Amino acid sequence: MSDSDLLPIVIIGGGGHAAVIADILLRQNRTILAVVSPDEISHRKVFTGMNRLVSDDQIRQFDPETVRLVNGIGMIPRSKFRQQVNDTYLALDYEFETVIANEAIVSPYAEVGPGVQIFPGAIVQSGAVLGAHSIINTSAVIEHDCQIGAYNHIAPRATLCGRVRSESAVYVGAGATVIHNISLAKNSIVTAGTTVVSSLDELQITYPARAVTRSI
Ligand code: JB2
Repeated sequence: MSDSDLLPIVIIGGGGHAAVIADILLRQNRTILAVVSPDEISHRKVFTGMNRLVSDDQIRQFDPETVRLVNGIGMIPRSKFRQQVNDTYLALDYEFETVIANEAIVSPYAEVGPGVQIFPGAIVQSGAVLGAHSIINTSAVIEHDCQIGAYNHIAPRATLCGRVRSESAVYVGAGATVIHNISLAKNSIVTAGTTVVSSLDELQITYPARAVTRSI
């Protein structure tokens, strides 16, 4: 582990996604200097005792050389907000920490970009490449030789079979399966639970699989 890995952390956002990240970092004995959230965070036990800042402007009190940022704002499909936050602070010379949970399995033959977040139970296999700032959520599987673009969100228990390629800002919903060798173009969305057997074009969305209920 290099010295920069040990720099204290400032988490941006204080909701559910940030809570999972804080939990991962605490179990790695990382120091969390502050959680930046306009909304109250005290109802989440994991933030107990942490310093809350209410405005993103306050991040600038920290010298970029002495902290690492973690974007704890989750990705909503087609929302650019998460990326805009990163762009703002990257332009100010801040760096975003790569967060890999102790309980994730990441092949030493995979490449993990800066700012990537890999949650507990996720598996990233040999030859996979994870683009910068992507989220590999709880128990997602990224099989061999997948190439994941920047700012993707691979939601819990989604499975990307071998050699799947995704461009930037792709969202793969919870429990979806993308079979081998499929391409997912920029900003495409795979809805939760879907099995994808043909490639998606830019901005395409799979037909949502939904439980249909009716009264009898
Ligand atoms: O401008 C902002 C801002 N706007 C909202 N600056 C900062 N620093 N924080 C901001 N927030 C914060 O994002 C809110 O104060 C709140 O703490 C957080 C959003 O929390 P929420 O729980 O609504 O969503 P999330 O982004 O943590 O999680 C979403 O994405 C995850 C990947 C949810 O959809 C989760 O279900 C999902 N797993």
